[in-house]
Amino acid sequence: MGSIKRGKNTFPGGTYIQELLLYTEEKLSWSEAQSFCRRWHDDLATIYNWEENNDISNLAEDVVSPFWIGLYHDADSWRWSLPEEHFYDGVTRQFRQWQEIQPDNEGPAEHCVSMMDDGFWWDHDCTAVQMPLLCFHDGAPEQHVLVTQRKGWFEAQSYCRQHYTDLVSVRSAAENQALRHKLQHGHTVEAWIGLHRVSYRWSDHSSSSFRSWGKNEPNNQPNNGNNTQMCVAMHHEIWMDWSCEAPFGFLCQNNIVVSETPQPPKIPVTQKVVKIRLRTDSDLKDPAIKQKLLQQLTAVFHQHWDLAHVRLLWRSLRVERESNTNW
Ligand SMILES: [Ca+2]
Ligand SMILES: [Ca+2]
Repeated sequence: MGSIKRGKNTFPGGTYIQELLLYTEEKLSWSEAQSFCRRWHDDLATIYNWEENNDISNLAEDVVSPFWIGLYHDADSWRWSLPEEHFYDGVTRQFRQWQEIQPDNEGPAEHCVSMMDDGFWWDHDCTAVQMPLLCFHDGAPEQHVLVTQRKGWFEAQSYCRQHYTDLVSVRSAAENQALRHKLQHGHTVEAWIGLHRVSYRWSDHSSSSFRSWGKNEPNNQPNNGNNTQMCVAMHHEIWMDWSCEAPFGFLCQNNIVVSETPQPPKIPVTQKVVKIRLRTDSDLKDPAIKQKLLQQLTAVFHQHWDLAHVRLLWRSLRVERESNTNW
């Protein structure tokens, strides 16, 4: 086993030094290696840059076979471009309408999804493939917008976010059907929808985007005819995707905290909604009058009850919009 210590990294709570430990005697599958590293250290290693990659390559100079690092392909990481939770109230993020044998990641970087005019979905390469797009326009009478200009998926996403709300999320069979009709009426065979995936992730959930793929990697080529390649191993300075079951050495990491940023003490905050009925000839919809009333009420809290930390805000009661009632 060899190990190296890396320079200081910062994280929201302070600064740490990353220590990397290379195990070459034991041969484990990727998930066994992950369990081992999590048991005895922090996790399988994340690699952040070329310098670090070179240091590891030097450390492993005499190692003849590849060894596991923390990167893996998360086949189940499909997500919608439109993130806000409230758009999925009463519907679902999980609705799928894949064409038979899709997604097949044939490319093998098919991380973006289209709908064909038969309503079924395909995974495609996000940049190599260009096609029309379906945008979502929140609040518009017609929420689905078909844009017939051909674009790559990321370009399509930017376009929809700039001109409308986002690429469309398909949240039910009914919505899928409506979008299918939209394509048919627009004489469009296929268009991007908002589903895509991140594909590669680090075991420790780090967001490092550094990659050192070998030529033609990742290629998802089954090396023994049965498994797809979902895990990443390093050999000299290059990375390759491999069947996760392959028995390899592995690189663990310890994150040694060297200083912690002191956190300001937290003051507990509670919120209460209080309903009050006001009888007045003044127009309570007038912001100036509302502001003045608020000041007077606040003064009462502060002077009479010694509650100087209390902050008051109006919340309008919509159902009684017609009356002069506020609460
Ligand atoms: Ca495909
Ligand atoms: Ca490969």
